[in-house]
Amino acid sequence: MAEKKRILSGIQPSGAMTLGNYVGALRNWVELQKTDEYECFYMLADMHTITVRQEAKVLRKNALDLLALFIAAGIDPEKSPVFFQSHVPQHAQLSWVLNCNTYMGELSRMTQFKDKCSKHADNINAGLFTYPVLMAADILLYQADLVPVGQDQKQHLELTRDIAKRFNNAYSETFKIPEPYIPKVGARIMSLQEPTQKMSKSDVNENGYILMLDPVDTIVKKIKRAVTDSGAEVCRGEGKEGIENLMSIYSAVTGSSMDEIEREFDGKGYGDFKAAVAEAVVAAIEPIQKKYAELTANRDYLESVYRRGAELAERVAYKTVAKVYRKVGFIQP
Ligand code: ATP
Ligand code: LTN
Repeated sequence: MAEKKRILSGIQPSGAMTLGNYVGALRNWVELQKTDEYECFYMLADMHTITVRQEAKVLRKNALDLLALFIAAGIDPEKSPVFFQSHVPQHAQLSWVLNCNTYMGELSRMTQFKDKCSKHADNINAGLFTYPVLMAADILLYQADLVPVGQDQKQHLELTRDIAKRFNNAYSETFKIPEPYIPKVGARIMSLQEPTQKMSKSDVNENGYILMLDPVDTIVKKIKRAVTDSGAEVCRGEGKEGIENLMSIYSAVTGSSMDEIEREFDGKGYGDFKAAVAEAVVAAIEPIQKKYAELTANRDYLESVYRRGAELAERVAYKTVAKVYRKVGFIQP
């Protein structure tokens, strides 16, 4: 039998997970895992998280919470290794070699770097700058074919491909060139308060985002308060970013297409539409919350998941680093 294609993806435990993270990334991980066409590695990118100052206690809690959410959302850790980036030392090792094959100019063009610099002007550290190189290491270590991410990570994926090709050209074929997998619906969920900005867990206005662990009544309230235009029609168009964002959320959680949604709500007002969006979002999130509550009560189980995950991940990562070290000319230890 031909070898299965590989998938690698990660989410940072940088705070509570948003509906954007779920729809743009995690949900697709679950779907891709179900197809049985891929061997999937799912990572909690805790090393990326410290590019922004974290309180240790909070990071530990966020990390375990996110692990529980992965499983609650349907990731099967028996099928796919789930692990912490910091538990697999090869990520840092490969990252150094790749740093020496990446140009300052390339990194200065990354829009996420520019965004984070303006948001964290008091802590523009070197890690923030080389963040995409660590991400390239994450992906290339596993020789991933496919990387399911939201739209905002596309530029990092392109850089990963460039670094891999450059290394392959300089040292002979070493890395698989990965493809991004960006969903057609929900790849960029926008803020409920500023629909021209990405929904982000680091938004200062908490009404801008829906958290996967927000209580049901909070979710309903946030959707009711979502910014819309002064019109009354549920449709796409100029100046209708708020409604269009709610439509794409509704589409993502119900599976209806944008055209179908326009037809479904033809002649109905924003009030009815928002109520339907809230109901559909709650229906998607509530079962995950229930499962999450059971999982967080079982610390031993979570520990067994991440231990096994790191062990399996390291078996693959180790081989890539050995190959890379040999190719660049390091003496074998
Ligand atoms: P921060 O807001 O702290 O910068 P983030 O949520 O952008 O963090 P991650 O937690 O690492 O960053 O993102 C994990 C995944 O979620 C990535 O694949 C990213 O593309 C996706 N994602 C993040 N925000 C959205 C969004 N608003 N819509 C769709 N996908 C998103
Ligand atoms: N930078 C990503 C998270 C991330 C990632 C990865 C995604 C870290 N390493 C490897 C895919 C593959 C983000 O979404 N902010």
